[in-house]
Amino acid sequence: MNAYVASVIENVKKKYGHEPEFVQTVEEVLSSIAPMVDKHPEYEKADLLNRMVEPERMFTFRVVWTDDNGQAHTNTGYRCQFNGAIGPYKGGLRFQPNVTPSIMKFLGFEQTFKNSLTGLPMGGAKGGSDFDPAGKSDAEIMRFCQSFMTALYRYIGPDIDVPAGDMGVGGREIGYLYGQYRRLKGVWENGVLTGKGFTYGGSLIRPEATGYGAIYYLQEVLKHEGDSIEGKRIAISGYGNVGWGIMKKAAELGAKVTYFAGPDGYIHDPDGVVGEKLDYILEMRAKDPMHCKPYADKYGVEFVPNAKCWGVKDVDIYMPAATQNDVRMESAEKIAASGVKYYIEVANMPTTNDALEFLRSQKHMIVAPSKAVNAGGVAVSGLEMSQNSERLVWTAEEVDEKLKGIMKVIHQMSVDAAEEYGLGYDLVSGANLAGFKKVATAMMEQGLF
Ligand code: 2IT
Repeated sequence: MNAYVASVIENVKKKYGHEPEFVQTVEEVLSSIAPMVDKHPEYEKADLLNRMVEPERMFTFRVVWTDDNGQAHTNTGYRCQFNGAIGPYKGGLRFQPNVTPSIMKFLGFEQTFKNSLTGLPMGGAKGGSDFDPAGKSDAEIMRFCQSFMTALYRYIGPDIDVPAGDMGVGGREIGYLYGQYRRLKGVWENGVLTGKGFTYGGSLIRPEATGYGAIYYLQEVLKHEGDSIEGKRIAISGYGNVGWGIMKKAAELGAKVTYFAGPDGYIHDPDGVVGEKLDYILEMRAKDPMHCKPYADKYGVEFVPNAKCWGVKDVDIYMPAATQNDVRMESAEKIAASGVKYYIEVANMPTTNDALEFLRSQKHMIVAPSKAVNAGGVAVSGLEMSQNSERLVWTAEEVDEKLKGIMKVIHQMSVDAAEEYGLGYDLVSGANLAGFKKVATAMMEQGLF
């Protein structure tokens, strides 16, 4: 490997060894882009890579809120403004008890290249809190969001940094966050957040965009292989916003999700999650997001407790859409042995590095990386920003057409970048190379900082 790339990876391991998820993504991305660094000796002179692995700015803040009994609680809030070379910082907020600086940095780093791939002017960021939304009342959620925004509002803005949702942050939370921003600033700057409700500037299709985009990307992969989505059976993990969008779009296009896994086990529904079952998923999730077994009880299908559906043979496509490091070596071996051809990552970094390398080395498999596959979500966030700044509203059809076009271009850019480096149809390297190139060029042109 390129000596400069190797030295930067070593540096990050030494300095940030206590941040395993961050080290993991740095290793994955930098080893992919090493061939480009070979061709650009000027990168080392400008120390481009050490600059790129250091967030431009990252801060924590105290978030105090009171529960419904009047008891005060204290959480840590984060915002990691990783890279602003190609646009205002942009990325989601995650509210989950396991949020750490490492998780914030890995997500911010990934977001930088993902946003670059969308072709829209957005830098990379991530934020959130170790707050646990599970079991909180609506009033508690509101007070938490108000307190969170009170600490954050000075550091964001439509041309500065534009947060959105991620795990634990959906339309309801964005609404409370936006209300507090408007109240504190006394301005109508709805471009400060995306994923808003439609009545105050949200974009149509945004809630479904990540899942829809993943299916549009999958269609491009299938087209490349002379195949089509019609009749395909898909196994996914996760049935949150993203998983749900996959189920819905797959059903619309004549495919079906026949396996889905949740925290308590997995469901096998040979007829697929289609029709009114899609509504039931929403209902079930709203009642209790930690259990998918009620689906099996209601529809009389198989439920396998405390297991993941990685390795099942009667599917055509795997799409991990739950969370990071969901697929480890043990699952990857089962996936490879199943003979299934397509492994399409959806959640951010759903595969450990060794498992990903192993799957990529399987001659019978095609592996697609999450930073390309799930970029439709943030792409539609970019479209929401455009609509807000233009003070106009696009129809669902207009947004959906643009989303389709963006996913097609992301796939093609990845194909072209991999080919340029003689790598063949390598979607993982291609996405890293294409995403990296734009950010690198912008940083080189903007001088040292
Ligand atoms: O991981 C992601 O791309 C997101 N959570 C969405 C970010 C956004 O700004 O829409």
